Amino acid sequence: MKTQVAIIGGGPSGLLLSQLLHQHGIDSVVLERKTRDYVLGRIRAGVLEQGLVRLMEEAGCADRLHAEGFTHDGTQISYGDEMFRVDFAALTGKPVVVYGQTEVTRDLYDAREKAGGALVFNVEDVVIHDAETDNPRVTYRVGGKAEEIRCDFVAGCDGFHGVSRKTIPDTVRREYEKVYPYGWLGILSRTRPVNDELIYANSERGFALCSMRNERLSRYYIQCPLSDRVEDWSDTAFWEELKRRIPADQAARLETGPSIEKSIAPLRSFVTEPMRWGRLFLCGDAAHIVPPTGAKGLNTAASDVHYLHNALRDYYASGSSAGIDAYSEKALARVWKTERFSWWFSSLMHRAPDQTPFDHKMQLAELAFLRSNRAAQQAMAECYVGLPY
Ligand code: RFL
Ligand code: PHB
Repeated sequence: MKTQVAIIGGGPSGLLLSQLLHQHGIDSVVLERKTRDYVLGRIRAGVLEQGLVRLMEEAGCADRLHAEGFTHDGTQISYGDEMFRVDFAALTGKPVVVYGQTEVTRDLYDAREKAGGALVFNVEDVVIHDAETDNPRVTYRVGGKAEEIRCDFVAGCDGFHGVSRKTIPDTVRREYEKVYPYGWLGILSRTRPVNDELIYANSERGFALCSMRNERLSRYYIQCPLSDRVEDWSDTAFWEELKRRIPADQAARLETGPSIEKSIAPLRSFVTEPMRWGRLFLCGDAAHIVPPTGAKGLNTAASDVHYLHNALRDYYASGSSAGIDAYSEKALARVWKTERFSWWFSSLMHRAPDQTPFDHKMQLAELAFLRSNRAAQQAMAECYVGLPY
């Protein structure tokens, strides 16, 4: 098989890149290790920056997002029973949109299928060859048969556990990592969200987040030790713990019900450099991970896709390699700023097992400062709604 861009990974990064390239007449093949249903079964991000909304529009996939997404002009931050609002619209002129990653991915799959795009599921043993030459190849197996794609470029959109990043030789690749000493236990439930806006809660007992998907579907998280297993947490135990971590007036009106999904995610900050090696480009979680506090994972994947699809468009339209050559540097400049925000917001809101009383006082002082200082709120709001790209 021959194509212009071989895309490894059919998550949001790979699908968005494929659909944007298609809109500009560039051919691609997407190779996905799992099935479509499996990918759509993963409950992940829920908050979209305007940049991602714009890319979905450019991809021709924004109709449902506009009809069903919820515009949020601010967020709530609590500590103990105190709660204050950061008004994104007043501070930055921009809102965010609550629309699940599952729905983004579904819309992109539907668009790729409607356009007759090449999507290969259940691929195994994906190997990238000759990425440092002008004629890269990707080999893989599907249904027991060996296949090969010859292409101009390879996009590694295969997430943190994919093969693309590891194709870059150890002598070239640099990795930076911080693993946090806690995880997030999340549940999805068919209940009315406790509040119109998200609540990020710092409490003596650890972090909690009240989020949502729509008027009848809520997403809640609580910080938990990494040693906890999902089976350790009954629904009742989850709701009781959540109530203890949010302000009493919110806890009093929390609607509870059976969970329809429950999972634990570890928290990690990770960046690999460079994001390009020859004709291989890394996008999204394949290149970087942020802790979910601040909802930056999916949105940062989207900004990579923005830089890469523009670079590839320029290359095919004019033969210019300038965008391609600048990709890694441009993408990483934004990635590191987002890493800083996610690390800062995580450190502010969680209780680390080794936290000292002084550390805790510093968190409370910083929250009080954020509550009372417009400049501090503006800095936070600009990062939350998304740095420009
Ligand atoms: P994905 O979504 O991991 O998709 C990568 C795809 O590549 C496939 N794959 C392969 N395909 C072929 N060959 C191989 N060798 C392959 N290896 C892997 C995988 O099956 C998969 O389909 O990466 P992508 O597209 O870069 O998208 C990134 C986002 O998914 C990610 O940043 C966010 O979901 C992160 N994240 C969250 N971000 C937020 O902004 N807010 C959140 O609330 C939030 N919650 C989460 C999250 C990530 C989680 N993970 C990774 C466990 C919750 C969890 C649990
Ligand atoms: C979510 O709704 O899943 C969500 C929202 C905001 C975050 C993280 C996760 O910061």
